[in-house]
Amino acid sequence: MELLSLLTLLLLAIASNEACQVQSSSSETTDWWQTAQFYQIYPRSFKDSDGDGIGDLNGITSKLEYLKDLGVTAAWLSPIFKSPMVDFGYDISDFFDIQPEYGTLKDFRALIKRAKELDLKIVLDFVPNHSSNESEWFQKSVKREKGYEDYYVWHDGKVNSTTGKREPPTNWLQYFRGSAWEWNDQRQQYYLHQFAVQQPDLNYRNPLVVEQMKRVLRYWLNEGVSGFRCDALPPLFEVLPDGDGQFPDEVVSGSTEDEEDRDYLTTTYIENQPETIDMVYQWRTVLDDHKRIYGGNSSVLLIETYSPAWFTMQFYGNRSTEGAHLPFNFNLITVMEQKGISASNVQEAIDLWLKNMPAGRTPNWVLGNHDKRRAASRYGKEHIDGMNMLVMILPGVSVTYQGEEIGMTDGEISWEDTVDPWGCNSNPDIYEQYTRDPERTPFQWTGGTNAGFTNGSTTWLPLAADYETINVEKELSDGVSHLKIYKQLVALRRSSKTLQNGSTKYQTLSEDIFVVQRSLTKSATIVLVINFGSVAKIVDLSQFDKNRTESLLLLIGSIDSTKKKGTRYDPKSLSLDPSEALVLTSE
Ligand code: ISL
Repeated sequence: MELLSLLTLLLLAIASNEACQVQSSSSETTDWWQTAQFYQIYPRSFKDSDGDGIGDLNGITSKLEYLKDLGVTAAWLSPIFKSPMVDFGYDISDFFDIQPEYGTLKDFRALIKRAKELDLKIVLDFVPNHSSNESEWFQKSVKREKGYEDYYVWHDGKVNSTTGKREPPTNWLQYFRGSAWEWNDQRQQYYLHQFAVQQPDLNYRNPLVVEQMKRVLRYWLNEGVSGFRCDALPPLFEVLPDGDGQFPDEVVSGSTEDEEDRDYLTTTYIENQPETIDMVYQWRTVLDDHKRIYGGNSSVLLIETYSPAWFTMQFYGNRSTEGAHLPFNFNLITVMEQKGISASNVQEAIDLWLKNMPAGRTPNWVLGNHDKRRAASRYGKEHIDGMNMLVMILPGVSVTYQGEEIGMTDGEISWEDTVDPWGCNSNPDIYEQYTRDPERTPFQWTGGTNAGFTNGSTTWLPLAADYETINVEKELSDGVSHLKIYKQLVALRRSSKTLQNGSTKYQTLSEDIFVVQRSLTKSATIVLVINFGSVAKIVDLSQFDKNRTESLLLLIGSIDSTKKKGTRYDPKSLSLDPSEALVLTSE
């Protein structure tokens, strides 16, 4: 078994208002990904190089220096492969080729070459659950061509004994509203699609599919990528059918009255099957074998799953088998989506990961992605610096979605302009609840025409309204900005041994105050204090750590903070304005 350990976790405090402590064993060497900052690029919306209003690979290449300047370690790219774009690249028609509106394989190679020159790692999106219905594999499967008969999950359906009519095999619902089964006239069978009709589910009970998808991984590893973000793991496998080939129905969950919404039914038989975990372990072997054969740096697996902890944590691997390097930790998104932002909810989100994570694994902290409302809109603009500080100060890996570093907010997209299939499958009254377009509006480079995203006259989605005040150009020239704060945080993380290897202590000090302290023998202690409330507070940090009596030096303050960088503050009476967040050091 490869040695992965960065941290040996000792979880001491249980009660929510006591300090929680996570200790580290810093003696082992760490691999690049264990202290990395990952930056998600949504290629369609990052930078357009050819004026068609759609972001592309040459656009990304032209902005790699921006990533270098941010200081991040790696970029993971949402899908760039050939696709009819029903789900904007998550419906792939050729897993081995580039989407023409994004560029060519030659452009991709130029991107990788430039990234290597800048010492940036590139991670691709691997979409294993489904292909596009326009893929050659699906076309062949429809025709029952040899070798492709069982590439997808096909079923005769069942005949309704009252009406005598044929019906779908089960009541299963897709993510994007409505039945998960679609009748195919040509093949005279239903196929399963856990996402849109145009995204048929691949059949992982077919060894040919398993092998084909491993080929996909090897192909892009050979092109020099540093790993994969693996898409939509929960629905990879469905339960096995019974002896008569029938699948069980799901039962009504009680969580919504809307019969089209996936949440209307449980997902016991269509998500989180044990075979999914094993498949990820197999992919890990593909990556490790590649490194053994060809040498070079480790490449990583990042797993996208919103599953409960008992399932998610298994992706990490077990005592005998290595799994994914990092199953994404979405708790800072999901807990606050349900309960709102507060010090105790932040603590709950952190506990939920650290108290369930197996010993010796690396934690990670995701603030947002292309499926969730933008962090500045979700948490409130006033909290964006505090939340960026949190993911950079907590131990392990941070994951930023493009635009979080400048505090981008959601766009307002009308029903007429809606293009996301989830939104389009609903109706004008409820689409805002489902559409993911608001978090996918073009990146804001400047305050000029089309926010500097394109030289063309249109953009594939309208711009967010605030681009004249929230953009890279302005934030680089302003004395204080979200962007400058973000850059300081990354620089601190990269230079501070304490942040890389130190132990962690965190606590909800009072209703609104949250504190994280990182310590390492013979190194400066780093303390993060956030006021999540709307009234000023005076904090006594010696309540949190009785040794914390010496003055602390301010390293970084949130954008509206009036405190001066480089000034010392008394930890026994530290005043915090509403929403103020501070990073201090014992140095
Ligand atoms: O978006 C979600 C919650 O807001 C999820 O339920 C999401 O549908 C799920 O996590 C899978 O998402 C991924 O696969 C989809 C694609 O549409 C998403 O953009 C992608 O992140 C299908 O490939």
